[in-house]
Amino acid sequence: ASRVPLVAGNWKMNFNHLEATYFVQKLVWLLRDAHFDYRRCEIALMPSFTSIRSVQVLVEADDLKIRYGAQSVSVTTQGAFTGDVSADMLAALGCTYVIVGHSERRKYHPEDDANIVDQVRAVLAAGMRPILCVGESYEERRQGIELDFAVGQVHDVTRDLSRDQAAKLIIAYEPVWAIGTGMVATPDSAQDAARAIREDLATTFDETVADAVRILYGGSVTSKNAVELIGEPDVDGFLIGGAALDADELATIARLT
Ligand code: G2H
Repeated sequence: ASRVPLVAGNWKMNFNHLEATYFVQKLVWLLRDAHFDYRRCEIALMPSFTSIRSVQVLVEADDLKIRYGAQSVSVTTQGAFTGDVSADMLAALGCTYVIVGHSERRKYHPEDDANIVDQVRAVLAAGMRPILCVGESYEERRQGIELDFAVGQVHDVTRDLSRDQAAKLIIAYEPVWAIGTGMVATPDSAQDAARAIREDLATTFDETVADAVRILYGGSVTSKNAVELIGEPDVDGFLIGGAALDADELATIARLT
């Protein structure tokens, strides 16, 4: 496929702005040393809100090729919403991506399907791209309904989007049982889920949209399992948590992707 793979580091609630600065400097140095080709594979970092500005300053000062974004966003544009951050604020910081509907957000915050659709819309309206996270829990997998479940979560969002909006999505298939557990999905099951999601996009929209959307795998990705996973035709990169906290590890995964 013509899709450029994306390796996205989801830092979750790790790294203050000084640690973030240090990490980016180290990562860029490692990639430079390895003659990394940013046109072959895109790299993005998702820091905490408090660290995004520091990453932006570095990226702009040194004209770095890495992209960055946020881990969540408010569904409203402005006003009396204490503690929230708007999509326009993130766009003003040069964010390219915003993670939407990560399972940790679905679990610890009241982010239901309606809220997730509104986040996707807010991100798109501000000119950024949502990384929509979906994936079954252990219980759905045990029942053998994991594909329907993940496709259903995607469909709950895409049915409210236009074709042009859907083409801008990035989807991360992250089985909940694989998140931070060290239990990675097999390449076959990551491929099956990515394939099912892509087929649903083709049915809801058309082949052009289905071909354009990058589908990432997430859940205990490391430099040890990345090669096999990226070998699958419908896996277009990774959303990485734990391994993205180690610059050597992230640089290695990017080189292997
Ligand atoms: C899944 C993933 C990043 P980890 O949450 O989104 O985290 O790689 O630590 O499983």
